[in-house]
Amino acid sequence: MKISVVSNILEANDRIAAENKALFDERGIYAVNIMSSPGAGKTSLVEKTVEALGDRFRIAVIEGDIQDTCDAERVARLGIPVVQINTGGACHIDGNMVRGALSSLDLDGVRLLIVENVGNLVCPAEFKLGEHAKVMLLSTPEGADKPAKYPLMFQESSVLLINKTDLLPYVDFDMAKARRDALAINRNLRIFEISCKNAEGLEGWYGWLSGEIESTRKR
Ligand SMILES: Nc1nc2c(ncn2[C@@H]2O[C@H](COP(=O)(O)OP(=O)(O)OP(=O)(O)O)[C@@H](O)[C@H]2O)c(=O)[nH]1
Ligand SMILES: [Mg+2]
Repeated sequence: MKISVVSNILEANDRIAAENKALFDERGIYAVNIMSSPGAGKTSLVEKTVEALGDRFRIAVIEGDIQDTCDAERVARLGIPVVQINTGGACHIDGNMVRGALSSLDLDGVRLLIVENVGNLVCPAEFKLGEHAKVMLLSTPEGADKPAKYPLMFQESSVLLINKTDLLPYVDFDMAKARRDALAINRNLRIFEISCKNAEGLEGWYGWLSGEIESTRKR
């Protein structure tokens, strides 16, 4: 008897994620999967990014939460297409959930699709969605030991945004250690120190993301 349930689930997910990615490539859409612990600032980053780049690129958003629609409501106020996935208990979004959400989104002319994953520092890193890049946030109140304790998300991500730098005077966050440990896990990680509250440091993120979107063309 073959017992390989977890690998089968991941393989099935990889297949669906590859189909999602093929759809994005066909339409010239650049897709990012934003991950972090609960409350690190994902929706705040989505809001800032839409405000900064929304005039230049048509943007659509998929919001993932265990329940509720408040994040989708925040994003909808910016006047862009958004759909909420409620996982009903699951601690991550998977490729099939994204596939389902795409059918409710108007993707016409969309150049950037942002997927905000469920707040969780572990499981979202294991499930591909069809994204071109995984982007993670670590917020300063969480502590600088997180790369060492939760290495997978740092390993899988292309970009690490260290958020809530405005709180550095009030929290014990060793920035040098966080950067060093994250780069030891993934030496290709692009790291930006940002504050979504006062918008400091976000230009580097906007520049990186704009470059990625511009290099994505319709097939
Ligand atoms: N001081 C400070 N607060 C921030 C910053 N970014 C976000 N916040 C606050 O942190 C809280 C959580 O922010 P969200 O953007 O909702 O975080 P999230 O990661 O989307 O949360 P979940 O979707 O619940 O996982 C809110 O009260 C934000 O106003 C920041 O740079 N500095
Ligand atoms: Mg959120």
